[in-house]
Amino acid sequence: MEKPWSRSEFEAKLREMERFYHIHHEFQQRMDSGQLDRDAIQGWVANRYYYQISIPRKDGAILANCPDREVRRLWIQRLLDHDGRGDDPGGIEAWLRLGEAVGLERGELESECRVLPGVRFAVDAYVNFARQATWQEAVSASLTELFAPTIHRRRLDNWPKHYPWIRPEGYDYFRKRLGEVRRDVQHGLQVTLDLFETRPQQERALEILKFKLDVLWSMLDAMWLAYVEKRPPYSNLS
Ligand code: AHQ
Repeated sequence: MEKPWSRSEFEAKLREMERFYHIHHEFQQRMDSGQLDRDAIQGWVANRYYYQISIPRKDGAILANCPDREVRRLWIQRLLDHDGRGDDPGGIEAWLRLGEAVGLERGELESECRVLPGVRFAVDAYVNFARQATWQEAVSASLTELFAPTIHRRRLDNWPKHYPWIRPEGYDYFRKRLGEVRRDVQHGLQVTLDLFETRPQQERALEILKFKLDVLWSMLDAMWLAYVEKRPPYSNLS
């Protein structure tokens, strides 16, 4: 069997996967350069709402599968970041406010009426993976967030100049996430580098990261068809 990569080589291999991150998807590139219309921005917010409400369920699945109290004590913070706690209304509430800031009613997000089939399938695949995989594998799937700070920063930098019609209080989600993602990644990376020790385990971690990158990419593929090509499912039928 091939010998395992060193810790720093393994981390470098994980970080090299950035090339597949959805920041490079044409939908995201059009968003960053101001080429999306109001319908596409509203569609993205309404579809990503389904992703956001699914994250605590995904993290709950990891907690349920994890016997290690030290890991659970840290991991539960992700669930609270989204659901809120005490007087912190949480990330899902912030996403609903993002919905209002782009001109949608809260109910339009909560009803999931705009969620595209392809988005739902991709998100559900992620949640079901976390339920069925080992907790260590589900932890490693969250490492796409190694690449997330740039994408949140891009929105904060680009949206005000390209989409002046969006009310700025909607940006709170991206600011909030920037503050949380570094802590999240620190923990997820430590678990992955510590527990994926053999070369086959390390290769498996890269496969899992690619699966999660596919989840994010596929979500934007569905949104491209619907909101850029204006060809949502069944639109060709009379
Ligand atoms: O807002 C995002 C978020 O809360 C999470 C949780 C994390 C996970 O557990 O997989 N991944 C994630 C991501 C969020 N935002 C995405 C974006 O493009 O705004 C990026 C996404 C990720 O990189 O996995």
